Amino acid sequence: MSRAVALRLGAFAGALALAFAAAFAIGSAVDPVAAADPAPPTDMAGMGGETHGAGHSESSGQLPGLAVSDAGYTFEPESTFFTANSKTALRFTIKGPDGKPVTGYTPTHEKDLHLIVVRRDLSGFHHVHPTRDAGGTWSIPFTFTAGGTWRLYADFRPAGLDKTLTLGTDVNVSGLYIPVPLNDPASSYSVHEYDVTLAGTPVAGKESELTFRVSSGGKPVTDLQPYLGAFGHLVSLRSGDLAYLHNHPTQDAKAGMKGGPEIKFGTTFPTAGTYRLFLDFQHAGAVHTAEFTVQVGGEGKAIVPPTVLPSSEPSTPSHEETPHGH
Ligand SMILES: [Cu+2]
Repeated sequence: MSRAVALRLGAFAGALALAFAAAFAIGSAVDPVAAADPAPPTDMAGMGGETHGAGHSESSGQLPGLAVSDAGYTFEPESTFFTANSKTALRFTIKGPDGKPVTGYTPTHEKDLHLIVVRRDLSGFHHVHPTRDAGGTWSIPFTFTAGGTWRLYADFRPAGLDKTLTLGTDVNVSGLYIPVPLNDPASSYSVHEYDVTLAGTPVAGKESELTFRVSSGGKPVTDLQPYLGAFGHLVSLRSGDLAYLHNHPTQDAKAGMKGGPEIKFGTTFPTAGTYRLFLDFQHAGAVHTAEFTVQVGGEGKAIVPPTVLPSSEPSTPSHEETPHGH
């Protein structure tokens, strides 16, 4: 290589370094999370820490579900391109610190891994449990019900790690895409023949008790079934960035026990904002999901359930069901 070329390359490398430095500075300046959330990382341990012990503060310091890679583990989908309304196989691996697919897991709530799938407008929520082959590849048949950008969350605890990780990644689904606005906050939701109400006073930054109450045909349901070791599983996603919280009731549920009509959760919302809550519960052998939009304020505003239960007749298409129509 001639000296002149070497010099030009050197200058080019220098220019690249400057460009990166500038990009980094711009990125820092407009980072909305950093700007909007002055809480130190230790205060964020409540997100997921409810049930997963140590929380997530010692890794990247950000909330669960926002990073594709954390604590040495990376969520790698085999494909990030799909077509709406065609049955596909969702396949992915969790790569460990050695770069190889993880094959050892510590079960949390009876499963080695929980997979949450939701479109980025918070419609089309699914909570499913893929199977893993001997090589560590996870797989589940799945049908995306509409086009758009969808987010996948893998919620798992690798063997040997003392905490649960939630990694998130986006995938692209081609097909008709009609964004669904988030429902207004409401304290009741009807799914199939069930009416679910929500009561509580969610406050940002400290534990708030949320009480769900399940009824059917105007009567309280008192024989909820344990589902994955609990009478309810609550996933809450923060509108705007889809940060993730997964909570379980403090009461464990064992086979044969009956639960309901109330399911109580202690939930710590990390910041004020709008959240979409997805409650999975099991009754008569089937799992149902009730959805609620919750506005969390700095001071706490009570969510008051309706005194007259909503009709269990199917009404207008819900946020959950809208994408299915296409
Ligand atoms: Cu699960």
